Amino acid sequence: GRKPRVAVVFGGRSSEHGISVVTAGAVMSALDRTKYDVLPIGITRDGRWVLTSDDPARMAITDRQVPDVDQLAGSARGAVALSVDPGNRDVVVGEPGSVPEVLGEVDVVFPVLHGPYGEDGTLQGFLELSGVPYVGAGVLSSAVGQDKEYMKRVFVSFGLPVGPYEVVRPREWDTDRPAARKRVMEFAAEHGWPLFVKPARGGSSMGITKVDDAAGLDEAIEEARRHDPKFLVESLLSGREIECGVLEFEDGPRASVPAEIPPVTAHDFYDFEAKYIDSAAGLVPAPLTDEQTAEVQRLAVEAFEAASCEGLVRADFFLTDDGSFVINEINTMPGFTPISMFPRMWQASGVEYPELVDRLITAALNRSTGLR
Ligand code: G1L
Repeated sequence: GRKPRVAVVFGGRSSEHGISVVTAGAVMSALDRTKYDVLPIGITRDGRWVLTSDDPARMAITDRQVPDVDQLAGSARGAVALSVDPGNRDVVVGEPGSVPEVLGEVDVVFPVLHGPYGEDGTLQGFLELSGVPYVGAGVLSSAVGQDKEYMKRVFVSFGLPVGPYEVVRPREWDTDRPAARKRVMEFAAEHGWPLFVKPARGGSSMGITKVDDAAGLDEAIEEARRHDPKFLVESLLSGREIECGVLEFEDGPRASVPAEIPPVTAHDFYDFEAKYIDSAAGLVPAPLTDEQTAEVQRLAVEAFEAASCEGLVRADFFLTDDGSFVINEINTMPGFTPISMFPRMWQASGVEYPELVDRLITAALNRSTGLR
């Protein structure tokens, strides 16, 4: 019969627009065209959905220039609408006032989008309403993966080791700021300085400040609250940074070879690849004992299960100076170019990039929509 049609959705209204286009290009290049039809759907920086040409070469970084959906949209065939009538998953193309063209049905969506409206569960909810299967985490796991407070609460309730933290909600900050400040100061007294102030939601490291003493606290809170009115304080966990990939196989989730992220140097901090591709510097496999490897792999699969993830997750840990692992966070849409950590960890585990993409699509197609 007909080949399954994979709609790759990318770009979007995020600061990571460019890397999303690059990642989508890599996914499109890796897709086996004898097995799948590909429908590239770009979201412009101002939020329009457009059908772009199937030309991954135009989606790569050239001369340090990051591609952009508005550039690709030169080849656009018009604005896209995915039907929201469950069971009728037609893609409709056309500008307002024109005669719409029905392109046919989408069998599965491969979302490649960062942050709000991409990986926070909102797009996933829209796809649930539309009855379209999609790759990766569902509504709940996506939302949990975007909210550092609920992520920690889920981990704690499943017995996973998390570091000390305190949450300040917007209502408390607005109505009883002295009580909120007192809680933060008590946290610092108990766990010591420095501490990190972080926005609760939002993927990248934006809005995070390391604070050395009480004098820096208010400015750090203001900065975090520019990104999210809810913020967390966490203590500095000295130790090594270890990551582990989890991928869903036919018989359930499996953990990859773990990797180690070396401490960031001033040079790396400004490195283009480190910033945009999340890679290069990571050590695969991480130099760990067999026991440590087994332990972090067990914790990574438990984190996948605790958050009811689907498809894949990257779990990030600290290996503290006392030799124990603490889970920092999970990422339901980790860096996903062929040189990003998640694909590199799976390559070291015997799964090449095209197989990775194929397994994710197969897992999505094998899930039915609705309750699961
Ligand atoms: F669909 C997957 F496989 F779940 C998936 C989708 C997107 C995995 C990883 C990503 N990553 C990204 O979209 C991004 C890191 C490029 C966002 Cl900016």
